[in-house]
Amino acid sequence: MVPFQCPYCGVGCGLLWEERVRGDKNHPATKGDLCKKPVYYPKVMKKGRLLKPLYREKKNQPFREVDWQTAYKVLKQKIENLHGEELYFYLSGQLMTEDIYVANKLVKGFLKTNNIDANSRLCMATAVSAYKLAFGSDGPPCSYEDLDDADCFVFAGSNALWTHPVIFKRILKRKLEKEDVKIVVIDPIRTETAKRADMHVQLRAGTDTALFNSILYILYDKGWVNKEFIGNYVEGFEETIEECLKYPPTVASRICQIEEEQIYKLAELYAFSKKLISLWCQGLNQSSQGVNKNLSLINLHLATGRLNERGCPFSLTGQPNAMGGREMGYLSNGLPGYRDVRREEDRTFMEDFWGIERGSIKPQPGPTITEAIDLILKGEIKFLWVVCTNPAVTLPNLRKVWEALEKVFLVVQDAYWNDTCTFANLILPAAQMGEKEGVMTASDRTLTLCKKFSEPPEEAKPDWVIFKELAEYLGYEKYFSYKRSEDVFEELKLSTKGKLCDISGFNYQQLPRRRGKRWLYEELSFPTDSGKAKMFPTPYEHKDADFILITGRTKNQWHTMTRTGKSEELLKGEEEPYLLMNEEDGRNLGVLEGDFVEVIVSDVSLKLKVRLGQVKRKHLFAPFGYGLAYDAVVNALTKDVCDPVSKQPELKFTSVNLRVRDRRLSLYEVEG
Ligand SMILES: Nc1nc2c(c(=O)[nH]1)N[C@H]1C(S)=C(S)[C@@H](COP(=O)(O)OP(=O)(O)OC[C@H]3O[C@@H](n4cnc5c(=O)[nH]c(N)nc54)[C@H](O)[C@@H]3O)O[C@H]1N2
Ligand SMILES: Nc1nc2c(c(=O)[nH]1)N[C@H]1C(S)=C(S)[C@@H](COP(=O)(O)OP(=O)(O)OC[C@H]3O[C@@H](n4cnc5c(=O)[nH]c(N)nc54)[C@H](O)[C@@H]3O)O[C@H]1N2
Ligand code: SF4
Ligand SMILES: [Mo]
Repeated sequence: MVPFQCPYCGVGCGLLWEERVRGDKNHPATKGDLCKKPVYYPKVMKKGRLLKPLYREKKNQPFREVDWQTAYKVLKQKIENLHGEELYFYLSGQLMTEDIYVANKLVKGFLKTNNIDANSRLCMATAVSAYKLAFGSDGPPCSYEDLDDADCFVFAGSNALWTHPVIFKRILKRKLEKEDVKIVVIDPIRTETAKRADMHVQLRAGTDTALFNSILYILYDKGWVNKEFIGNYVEGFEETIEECLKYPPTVASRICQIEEEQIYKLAELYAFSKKLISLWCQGLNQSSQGVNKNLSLINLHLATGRLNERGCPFSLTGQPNAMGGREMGYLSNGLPGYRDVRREEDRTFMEDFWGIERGSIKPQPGPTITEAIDLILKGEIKFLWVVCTNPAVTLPNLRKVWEALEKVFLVVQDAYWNDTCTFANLILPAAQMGEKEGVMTASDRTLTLCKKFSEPPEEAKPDWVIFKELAEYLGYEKYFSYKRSEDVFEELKLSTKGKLCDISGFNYQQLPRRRGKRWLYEELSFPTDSGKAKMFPTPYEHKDADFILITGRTKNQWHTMTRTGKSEELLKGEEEPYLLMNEEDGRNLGVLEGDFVEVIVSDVSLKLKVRLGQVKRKHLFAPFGYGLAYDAVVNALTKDVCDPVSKQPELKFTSVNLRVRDRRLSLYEVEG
């Protein structure tokens, strides 16, 4: 029996490999539970894998197989001939902590550039910013145990039944045990999650801040705020109230297009539940007002003293090791141990820790991935190394991205052939879950050791080994002398000593184990300047749209489907892309189920097959994971507009127009 963590979502289920995959009953965080996705992992593990390094100097040439030495030689030559600022590295929350640490050390410490980011920029950057602003540090304040004794769960912008199924199941179990447990879902779509809720708040997309501000208005107006808690532990209350007074329920209900009564009901839940947990994900994070959306929800917890035994604002992590990546500071501003390149003491600590010259680490954060795309197009970045992510499908504003991927010298390090490979110059085959050893941190801060149960195919190597061997080739062997992943862990853990994410006392043998106490802020003292948590005014900004296009996930597929798409069982019912449309909108437009409509944004248009369903009027939903082969890559429509603080792109609100041909002639016939 070999233990590992599920390679899919951030719930981080502890699993066991024994010919087949099953749940690990002894895992402290998830206790043996799992969903369908990892069950089919053995079937897809070896299908369509990258087996050998592939290289071509020019993109119009065919790839040829090369050995690793040649690959490292090419990399060395490119890296040494370019300035640090001309290089860029794009990592992933699906890598293991050891992989992320070694890559980050090489790039920030030795190549001396902060030009490194991760796909968490599209995922958790907003939640990280909001946690840091409100509490002074990243990290969800509660643990999964808190789901077992809360009596109210508010899901905002989360389709957890599909995307964090084991957490949702756990909450349904709680509801079975205790009848008066309430589940609320705030989502423009009547999702499968919403169908199981006691109350579904079907608001207009993008209006969450108005809703949460209005709840705070009522809490304040009725005297339901927790004055004692605020007095002792919170700053910024007055300014925040001043802003929220602009959102009486009469106003907010119009903005959100919901009944006033629902806002009152929500205010009562925040005021009187015994223990309330707000769970949120991309409906709040992937927004041009994402940080304010997050903060306005956290405000409700601070105003009612809902922390620890009374509740928690619990951001659901998307990817299996985004938490580990955050601990290792893998975004363009981060350093290991929740450190930041902008702080001198953090830089000098890491410089001494890595044994490099003081002043090696740059004090300015590098550009984010969407900014880097622009810099590639401007010719300022010339080399891009993509690891464990598929930007040719998942970045917004893809036409621009494709142009950049064509232009740049592109290295793709992946386990499978993916769409980004088609743009590459150099492809490096990576070992994946089960073929390498390493640690991942789940949503509730539990670290799981993932052991090896299968050999990597042909020449595929663990990601950290690739970075280590390149570092050696570049002459840094002294600093990268790791023999096993455990050596990497033994080093990286020491960088967290004394920090909120302290794992310095952990070792492989003790895992799985949660870091920190059950509650991160048990003593209600916060790592802010004043030691108090902070509330922030969160104004709502209106955006017009003819139709609002929301993008997101399907139930059984994982993003761009490089693994789950190879399982017939998981593909069932999700074989093709679609556009979910409100039934009445469909009637008005004369569109029937199965018709194709054209979705138009400026000069881009995409034909999508309509499904009619319970999405809010004038809203549409399309899954984003279908790649180039489907000719319906949804991110061709989304824009790279970002939240000003977190720089996370808006992927949930694109104003689109629809073109519907006379349905007696289906588009196929019209087009021939
Ligand atoms: N099956 C499956 N599970 C996954 C993944 C997967 O690919 N497949 N990916 C994982 C990853 S990396 C992530 S980040 C998570 C994402 O998990 P979720 O965030 O739960 O998934 P999404 O489908 O992106 O979006 C969630 C919901 O946000 C709603 N929404 C859109 N706009 C708004 C808004 O303005 N306000 C509110 N309140 N809601 C809005 C959408 O209608 C949608 O139902 O899933 C993880 N789990
Ligand atoms: N329109 C729209 N776009 C979105 C989103 C959205 O909601 N709407 N969501 C965004 C979010 S939250 C996320 S997280 C991203 C996800 O976007 P991506 O990360 O780009 O999508 P994945 O398909 O998960 O890509 C992971 C890649 O890693 C490879 N891989 C798996 N294991 C390993 C390994 O061990 N090593 C290496 N080197 N490779 C490996 C897989 O084969 C795959 O190619 O998409 C973002 N884009
Ligand atoms: S809930 Fe998430 S972590 Fe757990 S088995 Fe399903 S996909 Fe994997
Ligand atoms: Mo994500």
